[in-house]
Amino acid sequence: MNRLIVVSNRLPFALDSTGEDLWTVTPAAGGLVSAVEPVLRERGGTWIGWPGTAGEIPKAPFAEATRNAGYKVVPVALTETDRDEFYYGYSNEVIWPLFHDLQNFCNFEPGYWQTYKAVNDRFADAIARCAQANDFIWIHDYHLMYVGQALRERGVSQKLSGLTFFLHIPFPPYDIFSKLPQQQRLLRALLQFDLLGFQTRRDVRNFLGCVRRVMSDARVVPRRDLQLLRFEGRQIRLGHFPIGIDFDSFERGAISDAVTRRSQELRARFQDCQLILGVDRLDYSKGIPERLRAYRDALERHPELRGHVVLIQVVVPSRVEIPRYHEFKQRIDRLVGDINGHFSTSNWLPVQYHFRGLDREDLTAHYRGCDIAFVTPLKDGMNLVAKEYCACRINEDGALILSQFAGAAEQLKTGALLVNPYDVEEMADAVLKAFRMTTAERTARMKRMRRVVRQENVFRWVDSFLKVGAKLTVGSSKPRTRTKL
Ligand code: GDG
Repeated sequence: MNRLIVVSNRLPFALDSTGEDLWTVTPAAGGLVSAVEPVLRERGGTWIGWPGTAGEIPKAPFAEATRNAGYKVVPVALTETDRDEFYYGYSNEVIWPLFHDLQNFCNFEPGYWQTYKAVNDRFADAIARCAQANDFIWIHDYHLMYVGQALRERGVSQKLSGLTFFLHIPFPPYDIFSKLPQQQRLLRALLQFDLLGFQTRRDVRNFLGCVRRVMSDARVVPRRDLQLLRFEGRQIRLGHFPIGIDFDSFERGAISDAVTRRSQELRARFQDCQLILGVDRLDYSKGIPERLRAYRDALERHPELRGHVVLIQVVVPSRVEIPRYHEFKQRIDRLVGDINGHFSTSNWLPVQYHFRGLDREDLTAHYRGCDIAFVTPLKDGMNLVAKEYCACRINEDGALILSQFAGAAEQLKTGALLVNPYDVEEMADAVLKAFRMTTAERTARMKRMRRVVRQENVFRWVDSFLKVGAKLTVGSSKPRTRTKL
């Protein structure tokens, strides 16, 4: 088995300075970490990434934080300018909104691209320092789309057994992608990888559509499953690899005594109510205001729900330094206040709102204790919360209301109540439908979803990606020409 080097912008923890020489280590919340961590822990390897603090990386706290990881951790340092222009800037003010079809949220500041490239070069330097012959390099996500090109420019790619990339977020259709000022440069950079993985068929289709329109010298060779592209004398494979979760670990957690006790305590606090759960990072792509408006509409139009449902909405702080995220939080606060102010009674509060992360045990207890999961992103690469909810329904009940624009909808459509997250009334009606759903129907639907989530778990995701990666030949990595942009 070749050595695996995983590269992502963030490491699975963040170091935060709390005063001179005082540091805290916080586990990172987010889908990429949830998926990749168990894999590296199980098979070992190296993880290269940024520990989340601008400036020099403090040696002792870093060593302490990585001591028991079970794999080697290599940090990449970012300056404050890098953080602002690469991470907050190009990654999160350009690519993130554009790839979630939210082009009006983009800030196409020209200077961001140069810093994006410069930081990607730095990640390539870190890889070049650790990489040995026949290593398998797996780059993750939208922050690092230029790293393949940077590695080819350094000549490192030729000694590797695979230079591969997985995009965790959606890939947009051409009409949206074409707004990107660097569209051609970005596609050319992505075509330097040997294998490109996407979450869904829709993303592969969109990517190929963009390549066809923008890169006249690339040739698409249609295949039934894995697509093939020829570009500059090389072959690039493309496929959809829907990311999964560590099903057994969530199920084991849900069965544990501690979670059983905590979920019983949760239920005891809201007797005679069905509990509806929303769990999201603070992000405008997750559709939280639309969901709250739908919940309000449901209470307004369907009085039978009043006093008999409670929405527990957990919002995990994320990217709060970006002004748009700060305003967004205020919008959520106002909507929650409005619903509670309007509908609450002396013994019923319709929304329980937490603006903080839950620890894993508490999160699992919420999945186990809530009757309905309300997962309505405006667009999402996959959405692991939906899958984790299913894994924790050990009694095989529970209803899932799921956005049709989440990647997870492709796999869970046979059991979930699919909704358009922009359609407030449809979502409100789905709340009523879930509330009234018989136990028999809930069970039949949940069984179907659990089967898929159990089978298509995170280990299978990695295996299927690496299996394709293992078939790549080193020769296919050799560029005929090298292009400097
Ligand atoms: C990106 C893509 C894709 C959330 N709150 C808490 C908590 N979490 C964990 C969940 C879950 C993860 O964070 C969130 O994953 P999602 O998939 O829902 O969303 P993103 O963070 O946007 O992830 C997404 C994913 O990458 C993987 O490819 O599915 O489409 O956007 O695992 O459990 N964990 C804890 N406390 C919380 O309060 N402990």
